[in-house]
This record gives sequence, structure tokens and C-alpha cells, in this order.
Amino acid sequence: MNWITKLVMAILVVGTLATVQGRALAAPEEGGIVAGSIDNPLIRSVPAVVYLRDVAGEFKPPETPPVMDQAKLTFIPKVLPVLVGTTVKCPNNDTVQHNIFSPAKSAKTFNLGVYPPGQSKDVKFEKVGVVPLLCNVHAEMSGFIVVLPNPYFTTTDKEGGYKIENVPPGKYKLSFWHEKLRPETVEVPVKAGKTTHVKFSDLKRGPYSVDLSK
Ligand SMILES: [Cu+2]
Repeated sequence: MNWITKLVMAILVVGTLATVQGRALAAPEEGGIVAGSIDNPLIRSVPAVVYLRDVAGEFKPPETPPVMDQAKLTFIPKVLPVLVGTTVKCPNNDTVQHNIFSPAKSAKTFNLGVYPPGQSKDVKFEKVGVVPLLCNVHAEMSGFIVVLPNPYFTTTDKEGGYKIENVPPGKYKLSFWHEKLRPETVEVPVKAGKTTHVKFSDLKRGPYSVDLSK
């Protein structure tokens, strides 16, 4: 191979690398939206978690930890969906002491002990599943942390509406979880820049145990 051939080959290689790099650096592929509603009166008092199954990829927990607050003798929000591996902050912003714990057989069993207003404790959720939250001091307190395998989830609004944005195009399964409703799953195609509408109605009462990891 003479030097001219080598030079030409080098230019071709650099050119190819630049093209690949250019593609890799381009804006991520435009995602789609999955939106709709869950039509059931139970949604008005307690939201459902709507989430996609079978989304491939590795996902990092958010840098700013989500918060499960304690105030006015309630958990706020009542239902908090998180990506597996996420650490949740549990501040006591009430005027009284609380003692958050989760029952045995939940996706994470823990007991934070009694702590006063102004203090906060962290809990990391490393297993997919539902974690009911209770308080040892106040039997009426109840909340849920729902640990999911990917970040494509949301909670319903007061009317039961939901919207999951920036979903990579593909075919997935869409499910929801609610404390008192039987979960349902449907197949959803997601196309770049398009919205796929899914409405869940005529739902049966629960609770039903469900494997959120599949
Ligand atoms: Cu309490």
C-alpha cells in the first residue's frame, strides 16, 4: 500500500466516523404520546398510576429525589410512582410526630421510626412493585409508592385523565394500577410526533395483586 492509498483510506475512515458521530449527536428521535382517561368515580379521590410495560433500555433515577410529604395527617401525594432505584425523601412537615412504615410482603418493607416535624428521612426503592405506606401513630394515614421498571408513567388527574410524553416509538403494553380497581393491559403502538389515545372504562373493583415488572 503506497502512501497515497493510505491517505485516501484515512480520509474515508475519518469521513465515516464523522458521519456516525454526527448521527449520534443529533437530537434524540422524536417521541410519541400516550394519553387518555380512566373512567371510574374512584379515581376522583385516589389517582391511578398509568404506565408502559416492555420499554427496553437502562434508566437512571432522577437527580432530584421525589418527595413523599407528611402534612395534615396525610401522605402527600397519596400515590407516588417512581423508577426502580429511586431514593424518596420523606419529610415530616406536619405539627405532630409520624412513623412511616410499610407492611410485610410489600415490594419494600421498612420502618422509619417516630420522627418529629422538621426532620426528613430517605428510603431507596430497589425492587419493582407496590409499597403501601402506613403510620404507626395515625391509623387513618395511608399512601402508596409504586415502583416501576421504566420512567414512562404518570398519575391520573381528578377527572381520570393521563398523558405519558416523550415515549420512544415502538409497540408496548399500557397498564394502570389503582388501589381498588382490577388492572387492565392493552397493546399500544407509539409513533413519533403522534398521540395514541387509550380510554379504560367499565372497570371491575379490586384489589388484585399484580406483577408490575412484566
Ligand atoms: Cu402519622
